[in-house]
Amino acid sequence: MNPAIQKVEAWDEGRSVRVEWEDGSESHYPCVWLRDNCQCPHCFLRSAGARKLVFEDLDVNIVVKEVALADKKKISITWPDEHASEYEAKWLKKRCFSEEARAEMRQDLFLPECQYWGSDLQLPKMPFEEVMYNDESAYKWLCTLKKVGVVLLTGAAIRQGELVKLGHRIGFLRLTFYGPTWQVQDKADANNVAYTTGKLCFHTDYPVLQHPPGVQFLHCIKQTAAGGESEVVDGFHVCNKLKEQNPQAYQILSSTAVDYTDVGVDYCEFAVQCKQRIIDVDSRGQAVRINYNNATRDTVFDIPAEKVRLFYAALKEFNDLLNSAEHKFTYKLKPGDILTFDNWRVLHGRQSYQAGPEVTRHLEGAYADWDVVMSRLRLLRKRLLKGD
Ligand code: OGA
Ligand code: NM2
Ligand code: ZN
Ligand code: ZN
Repeated sequence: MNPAIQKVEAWDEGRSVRVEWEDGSESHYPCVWLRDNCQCPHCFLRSAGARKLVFEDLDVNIVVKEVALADKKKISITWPDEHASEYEAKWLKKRCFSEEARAEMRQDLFLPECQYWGSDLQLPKMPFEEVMYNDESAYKWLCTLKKVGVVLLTGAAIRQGELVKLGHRIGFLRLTFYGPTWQVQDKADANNVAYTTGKLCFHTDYPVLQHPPGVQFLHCIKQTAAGGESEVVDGFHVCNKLKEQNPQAYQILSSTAVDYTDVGVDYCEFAVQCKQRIIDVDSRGQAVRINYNNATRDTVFDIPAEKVRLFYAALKEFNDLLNSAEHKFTYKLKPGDILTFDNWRVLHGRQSYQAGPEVTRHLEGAYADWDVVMSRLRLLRKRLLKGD
């Protein structure tokens, strides 16, 4: 992409600049934005890629004094106070304000594409070693994790510590009150229902945190003979179904603040409380994060009594849809498997298994934040596209 500029002129009484491209298309740039984003060393700190200009020094009513085409690849602007700015064609093109250009930039930065699935899921699988040592494989892993929401890494060593290595591969893991990584096994006086042999119904982890972990890793170190199967379901897909099938239930779950609680000792002592909507939605009503763990949903419920029954009815509708054969996918982890999934989108569960005198099942778990994972994804993409 190396666009050339045909013509540039002041527009709208100097309040914007019109750029005509060589292919005949045009872009309009508001002057306040152009002045705000002057790339000169006085206004912009190259080494940080950040604005030096303080907002107090920006005239929000600024108009252009002079605009000229430096060459086909650059425009120059003189402002009323004689400050001079230059903008490259390529830089301007990327920042075009048209609907299409903004959609393309959004796509590039956030990879919003979402592939919904049900029981027909073709569980994406990749060798752990490849992801660890090959950049293309790591990139593919993270892209699939973003798009599908779940990827199984296979063939990891059958011992603790592999998730710490995976954490270093992306950057760092998310520390929580359960420690940097945590051991899912039957424990005496368990401080969490996950640390028993009981069934775990579909949940997302840690909705009691204000910012629940975006990504979860579960590394199977030991698997029990009978029971202990994992289940996953595409929460966003189920939300779409619920909205269609029962808009009232969807409305209730996306607006009611549910109390969560978690009190105990692990990495250190904790007494965590939070209010979360079970379905977090964006401005268009599209689900962006599920916050649902039936185990840590508080006995305290801060809503008027007359709204309680309708809330439970709505939650039952959602829970039933999660568990429908059409939606859920079952898989029994084998030692060496690492299930990686989007903890904001995919709900997971586990079948119960037999308790015994010995530990028959052991998973090591860890969390990462989407910020860290997406950062690694962008860096891998940049490195892989170099030479293009
Ligand atoms: C958990 C959990 C799944 C399993 O620890 O939060 O969901 O298979 N564990 O034990
Ligand atoms: N563990 C697995 O929300 C939760 O309590 C999820 C967290 C104990 C770290 C379980
Ligand atoms: Zn400047
Ligand atoms: Zn869990």
